Amino acid sequence: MQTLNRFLIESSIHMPLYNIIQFIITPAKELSRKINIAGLEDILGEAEATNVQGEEQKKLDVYANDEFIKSLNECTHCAAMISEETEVIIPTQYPNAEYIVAFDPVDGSSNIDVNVSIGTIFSVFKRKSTSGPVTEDDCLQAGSNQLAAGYIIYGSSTILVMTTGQGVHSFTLEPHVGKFYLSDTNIKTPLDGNIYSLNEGNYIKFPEGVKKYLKYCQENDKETNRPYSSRYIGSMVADFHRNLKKGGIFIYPNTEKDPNGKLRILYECNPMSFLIEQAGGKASNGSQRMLEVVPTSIHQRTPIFVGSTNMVNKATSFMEQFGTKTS
Ligand code: P6P
Repeated sequence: MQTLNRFLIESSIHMPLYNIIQFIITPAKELSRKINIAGLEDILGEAEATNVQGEEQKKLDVYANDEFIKSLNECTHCAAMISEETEVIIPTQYPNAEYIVAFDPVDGSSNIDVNVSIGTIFSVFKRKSTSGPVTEDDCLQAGSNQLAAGYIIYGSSTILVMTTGQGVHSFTLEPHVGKFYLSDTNIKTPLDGNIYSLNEGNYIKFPEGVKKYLKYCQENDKETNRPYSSRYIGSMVADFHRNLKKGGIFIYPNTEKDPNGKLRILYECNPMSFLIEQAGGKASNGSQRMLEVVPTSIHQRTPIFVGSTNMVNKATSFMEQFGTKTS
């Protein structure tokens, strides 16, 4: 079995990226251990605090955020971090370093209390400026500038899925050894699938184009393998991972409640979009390639349609035809 580090070295990864990845997987291994014994350690339930998004923080959110920040603060190549759980840009002790890491420390954390898979999502890109404290302008870049992206899914096994622009590869954690081993290389997502993932409870608030696409998914048409199956876990990493492997589409559109969508560009949509394109899939905000969107703030949200190319094309054609406006 090939270790993650051996694989990265043999793929001639740029050493600063290799280094940054070490400072991401180290806290992730400890987080995996804690998640696997969540009921036995005091990390379930609410942290009696809210994050910058106004979301109830789970104890696990706070713990994980602290651990990733502590770890990356030691990384000589990381100048600053952006975290879903922290309002401001977090400088490291290396303000002149070249790279910025954006992450969602625990995506889907509300699922931890019911033992459903959750994940960490990360994105690595270079700052625009060459030195001095990282500014918001350094961070507001299109996702096409990412140099590495991935997620760690804490499920029945803990799996790192990542890309540095040379395909998508997965590595499974052997918890007794404490190492990630290569488990799948050059993962390609099917061009077509028959799984659609979105929160149908928001139907009434969806844009007309999403309502029409949803009905399209549910029509009886043997030739196009419809009706599709609805699969929605409520944890983006878990829904994305299943669709990546089996084919499918994940949609979190703008709604009346979330007029810009719910998911954040820098540390959820950009990394997932980089991964899906590297796996032969597609990601859109409903009208534009996701990786071309330039955010105007570090926690900016966006609608997202991500997954099998033919499914994303069909969904965005409905958006084009019937509009992105909610009624
Ligand atoms: P809803 C989890 O809170 C999350 O950020 C994603 O992991 C998930 O896909 C989405 O929100 C679920 O949102 O509104 O359907 O509960």
